[in-house]
Amino acid sequence: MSIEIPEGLTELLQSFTVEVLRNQPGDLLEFALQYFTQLKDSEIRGAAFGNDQNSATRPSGKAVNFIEEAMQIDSENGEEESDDEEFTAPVMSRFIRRASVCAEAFNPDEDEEDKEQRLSQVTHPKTDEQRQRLQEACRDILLFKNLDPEQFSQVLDAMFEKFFEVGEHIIDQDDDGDNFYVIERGIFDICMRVDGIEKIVGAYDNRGSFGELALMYNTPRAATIIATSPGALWCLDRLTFRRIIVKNNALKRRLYEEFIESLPFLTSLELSERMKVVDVLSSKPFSDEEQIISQGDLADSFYIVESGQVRITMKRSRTKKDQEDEEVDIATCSRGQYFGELALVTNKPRAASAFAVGSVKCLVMDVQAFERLLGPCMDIMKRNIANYEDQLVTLFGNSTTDIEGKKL
Ligand code: 1OR
Ligand code: 1OR
Repeated sequence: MSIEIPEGLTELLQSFTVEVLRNQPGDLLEFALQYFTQLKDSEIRGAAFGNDQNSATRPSGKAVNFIEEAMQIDSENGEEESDDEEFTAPVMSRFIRRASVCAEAFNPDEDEEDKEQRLSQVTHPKTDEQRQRLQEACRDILLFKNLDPEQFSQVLDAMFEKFFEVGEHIIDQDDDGDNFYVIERGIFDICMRVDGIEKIVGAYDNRGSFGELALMYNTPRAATIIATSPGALWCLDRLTFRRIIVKNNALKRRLYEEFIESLPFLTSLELSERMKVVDVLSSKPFSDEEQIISQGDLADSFYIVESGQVRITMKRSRTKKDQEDEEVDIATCSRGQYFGELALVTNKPRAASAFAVGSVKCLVMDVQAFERLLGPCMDIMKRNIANYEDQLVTLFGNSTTDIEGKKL
């Protein structure tokens, strides 16, 4: 005798089991009741939008999406959910916060998306002091720059603090991604296995963030991160990261795709690589005369002019000792041009200063992303850098320059 297994039963039970294991509910029956009620609700909503291919027992698209999310099933190219419409907040994550969905007050002004968002929010309570430190640590995090205030506040709510001892591994290469990390304090080495040999390829020094790649692209961790001093990190869970940051990146791709496509210095990149460039860029505004780069500073960012003009200046030593250095204009960058690459390529302090002329917007990328993504564009950049040296001689002659001993 053969027993027929109804279509969808396996997925249905699988997704339920995942949720139970994840949430460890006290009252299993109550949890099951809410889970299946919710599932039915979302199925009805799906059908109302003409998406009725699912049989009655098959979990809705959203639930299937969530099973994939929970089990970290990669899409073929590792870039699923690159589109806003395809992105779906995990339906059942609402159980993480609320015991009873049925007790929710009805708010006629709240649409389904708002409600879903509210219910799937994660909140880790913080003291005022913690919140202030967190805000400070996140101020310059590029991935957060394009979030609206509501999204940013949700991200801050969801973050939690963790402390690490010297030698502790925060991330191990090839593991699955759990959190995204923002540095509160501490030094962290970036290690990679190259041809079976572990190498230190960089370090974070009391600022910055890491761990975004595995969460953005559903890939194994690309590097190992080890604390080399006692450290503190703010962690953002994978689901919140995907719900807010990845969704925001989809929007960013649409906004900047064409612009990035048009940049001549990125032509050596494949289309998918250029989209990854968009993912790590963030748009930063500057007001008239604001200093963007200061000559002699240590460098951690690369800039592309999105709009407006940027004036590049260099200090020129006066002949008399007691006279202040004179700032000389050496170049102007406008939309589509880049600057700030030199210090990153040569590993030296900034060779010149940069100032906004009028209102300016720049797309900014951090040094780790620059090294990771722009390798194929180095030939073009280095050719340009060679031009700087020729220009340097033309503009200043040899003896009067003062650019921190920079020899290219
Ligand atoms: P993840 O989720 O893959 C490891 O976990 C993290 O290390 C990764 O996200 C990045 O945030 C961070 N290549 C890959 N990942 C890097 C790199 C990197 N630097 C930092 N991470 N580099 C390329 C080396 C060929 C840059 C080295 C400076
Ligand atoms: P950075 O990281 O050193 C300052 O920060 C940036 O100014 C530098 O990268 C370049 O992107 C940009 N010499 C040096 N830096 C220049 C120059 C330049 N022009 C733009 N930058 N020139 C020769 C010096 C007289 C170019 C003159 C056309």
